[in-house]
Amino acid sequence: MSKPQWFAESVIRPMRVSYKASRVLAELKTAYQQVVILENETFGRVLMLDGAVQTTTHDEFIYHEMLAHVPLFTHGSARDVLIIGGGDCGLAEEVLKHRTLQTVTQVEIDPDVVELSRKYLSQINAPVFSDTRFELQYADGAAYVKDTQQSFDVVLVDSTDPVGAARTLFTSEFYLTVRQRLRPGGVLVCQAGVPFLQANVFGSAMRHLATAFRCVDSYLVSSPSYFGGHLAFSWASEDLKADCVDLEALAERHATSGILMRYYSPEVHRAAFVLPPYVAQMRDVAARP
Ligand code: AG3
Repeated sequence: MSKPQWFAESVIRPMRVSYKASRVLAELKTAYQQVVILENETFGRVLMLDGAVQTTTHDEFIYHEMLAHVPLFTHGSARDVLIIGGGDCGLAEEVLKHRTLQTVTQVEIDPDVVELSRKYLSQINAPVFSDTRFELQYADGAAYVKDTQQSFDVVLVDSTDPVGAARTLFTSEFYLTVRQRLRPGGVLVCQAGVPFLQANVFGSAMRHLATAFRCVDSYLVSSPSYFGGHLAFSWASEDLKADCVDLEALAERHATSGILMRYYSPEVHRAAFVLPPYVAQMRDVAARP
């Protein structure tokens, strides 16, 4: 028996979390980043980009359901969705479960991530590749938003943390260009890091969003493969407040959709916006006018 291989994630310098690989499915340096897909007894298949876990087949439902359904059920009548990033295509799979959507456009920078994910993570993304509503483009997300004339109801940023290519997706300039592409009642939701470990990532995302949008908020999920406590999503809209739909209406939209979910529920949706004071404080300091 050969020695087991361990892969370390290091989101912040003073710590590492290691995953034992029972198999290494892919290891590739692409034009943009280092991609690893491994198999782990507890998490299933694990996708790492530049040494940071992006998704695992066993717990992806937590992040993807909450990034997709919270804005979509709050909006209530979205037709066109834009996903920036999301190369593993697990988010697109979740979004496309909304049968009422007409188009889902995804703009991902790295074709290798999509190809490897299509090959090895089909468990979380297979349906998207035959869905005629799905259009995938390979481009820089920030440049795409700047250049396109299209409008969207919901924009979702499913990015890595702000290192490398994803850096521009955390700037005020990017948020301002997204605002111009949103229809009335439209909303932007982005992954905003793990507040406990990445106070700067979360704080600066909230601060920059507040310079571009009138309604800015944040909600949390607890996802085992994002080490360090809750992971935050940021919410930004000109006119759609995060809490504008009450529990009863959410429950009705949820029931009507017929989508089966394992983390999302209307109650979890509402509760996710209740921030522990240490996170609320970070949001308020950052988002203060
Ligand atoms: N992208 C968000 C990963 C966040 C990792 N950051 C962290 N652990 N601090 C996930 C892509 C899933 N489609």
